[in-house]
Amino acid sequence: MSDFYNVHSPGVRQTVERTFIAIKPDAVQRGLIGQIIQRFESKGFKLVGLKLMSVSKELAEAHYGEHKERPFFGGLVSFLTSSPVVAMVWEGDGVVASARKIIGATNPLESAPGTVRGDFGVSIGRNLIHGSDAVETAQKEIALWFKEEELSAWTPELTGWLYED
Ligand code: IDP
Ligand code: MG
Repeated sequence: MSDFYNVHSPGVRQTVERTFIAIKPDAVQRGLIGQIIQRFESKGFKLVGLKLMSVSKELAEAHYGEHKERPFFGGLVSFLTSSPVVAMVWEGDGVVASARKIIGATNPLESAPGTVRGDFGVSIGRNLIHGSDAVETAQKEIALWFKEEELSAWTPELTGWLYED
């Protein structure tokens, strides 16, 4: 595991895996922010960064840079910049892969019931939420969307009830 940050307090568990999650404009407009956040919170992941923000064209293009040759790229960028987004960083063991499971398959019609996309979506171009696809991608996306000082390294009091050590 890589060194994202250091918690210097002795005896405090050091978890370093983090993922970037964005609640997209469709979910914000539809009033689903609370229900989506609740799924990550109830699971036991730790929120370390959170902001409601308007996304610039430059940020949207950088975030989805890997898709710039795809036919849907223009529509995707205008969608992401059309209305505010909730940008978040969540932390916990295995959070990157687990968050992808909570989110569900890219096409909501194929996402399992119980996932965010499976429960709330019907269209691939309005699939409600983004989650990093790998630990390395997460590191790049967190650096793209957040300044270091916007992230809080804190230890929830219930950590001992979620992890063995
Ligand atoms: P992911 O969000 O599940 O990682 P990606 O394949 O990385 O899926 O695609 C990024 C985003 O691009 C999707 O979440 C979706 O919003 C959009 N997208 C992907 N494929 C299509 C498509 O065929 N039509 C319209 N939008 C698409
Ligand atoms: Mg992706």
